[in-house]
Amino acid sequence: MHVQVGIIGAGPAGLLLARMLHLQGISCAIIESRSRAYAEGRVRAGLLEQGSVDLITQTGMGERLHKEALVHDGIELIFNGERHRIDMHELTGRRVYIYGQQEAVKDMIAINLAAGVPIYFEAEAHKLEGIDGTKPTIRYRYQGKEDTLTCDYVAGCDGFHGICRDAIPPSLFKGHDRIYPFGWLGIMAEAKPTCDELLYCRHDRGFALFTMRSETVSRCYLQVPPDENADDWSDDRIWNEFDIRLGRHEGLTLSTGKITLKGVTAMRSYVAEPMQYGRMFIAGDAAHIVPPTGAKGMNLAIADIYVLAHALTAFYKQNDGSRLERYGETCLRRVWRAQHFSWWMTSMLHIMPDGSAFDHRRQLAELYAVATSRAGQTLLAENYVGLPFED
Ligand code: FAS
Ligand code: PHB
Repeated sequence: MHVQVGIIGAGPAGLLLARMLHLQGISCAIIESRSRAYAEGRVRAGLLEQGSVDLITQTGMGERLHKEALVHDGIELIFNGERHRIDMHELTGRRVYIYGQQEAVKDMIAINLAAGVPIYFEAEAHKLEGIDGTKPTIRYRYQGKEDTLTCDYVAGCDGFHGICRDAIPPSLFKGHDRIYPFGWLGIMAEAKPTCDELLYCRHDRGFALFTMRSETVSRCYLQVPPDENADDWSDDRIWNEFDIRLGRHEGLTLSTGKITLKGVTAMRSYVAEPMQYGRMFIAGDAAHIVPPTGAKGMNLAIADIYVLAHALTAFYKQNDGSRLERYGETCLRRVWRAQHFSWWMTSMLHIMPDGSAFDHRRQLAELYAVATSRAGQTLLAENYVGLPFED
């Protein structure tokens, strides 16, 4: 089979790219190693920047999102027993949307399939050939048989553990890595959210985040040691720790309920350079990982695709390959801004295991500097709601 763009991975990056190319009449197909049910059931991100929602809406995939997403104007920072609200809408004119990643993926799969875009589930891509030539080939295993997809371009949207990043010759490749000395114990619970906006808590015992998936489902995270075992945490122990880290505040009481999911996620910052080689381009988690404190994971994947889809369209429509040439350079400007913001939020709100009393007092002073100055609030808000797309 031959298509203009062969896409590996049916996550937010691959699915949005397929939709944007289809709307431009550019042929593409997606090779996805997991089943449809697995891809649609994978619990990950939950916060969408205004720009991500606008792009999903422009591509005709936002109907259910606009019906079901929770729209937020602000967040709260809680530290030193105090609550500090950051009114992002007042500061930037932009909002954020709470909508589970798996819900967005469900919408994107259904709309792509309905439009006739081929998605091969349970098809494992295992080899790329000719990406430094003019007719790349993707070799994949599907229904027990070897198969190939030839294309003009390969889009590596195969996540952090995919095959595409490794196709960039080591002599040209540089990976920038930062592993954090803690992880997140994340839970999903049948509990009304503790607050109708997200609460980011810095407590001497560690970070805590109170977010949600709906008005009846809470999603909450606790800072834990990196090798923590979620099974060592009983529901009572979990709620007790959230209660301590939330602290006592007028009109704010911890809302608890049946915990339906719990797991520990490692915290890492990673950037791959370059983000392209020959006729292959990597996007999303295949190229970069951020600690989720800044809620940038899925949004960065969407921002990469904004650049890649426009660059491929310019090539096929105007025979202008210049945007493709500078694809990586364009994306990396935003990627490093988001890396800084995610590192900053993580460093400001988490307790470093080897932190000294000086570090803790300085950290609190930084939080006051951000929370009590309009300039500080604006810097956080601008990055949190998402920087404008560029291409
Ligand atoms: P994805 O990883 O979503 O998709 C890649 C796809 O490629 C997958 O479907 C995979 O099965 C497929 N694939 C891989 N190798 C393949 C091969 N060889 N052949 C065919 N297909 C292949 N972000 C937040 O902002 N907040 C969060 O709370 C949050 N939680 C997260 C929790 C976890 C456990 C993880 C891993 C990430 C989390 N993220 C979070 C970040 C997350 O949202 C990612 O940024 C987002 O999924 C990136 O989307 P994609 O780049 O499309 O990659
Ligand atoms: C989530 O809802 O999963 C979420 C929201 C904000 C974050 C991280 C995770 O910073």
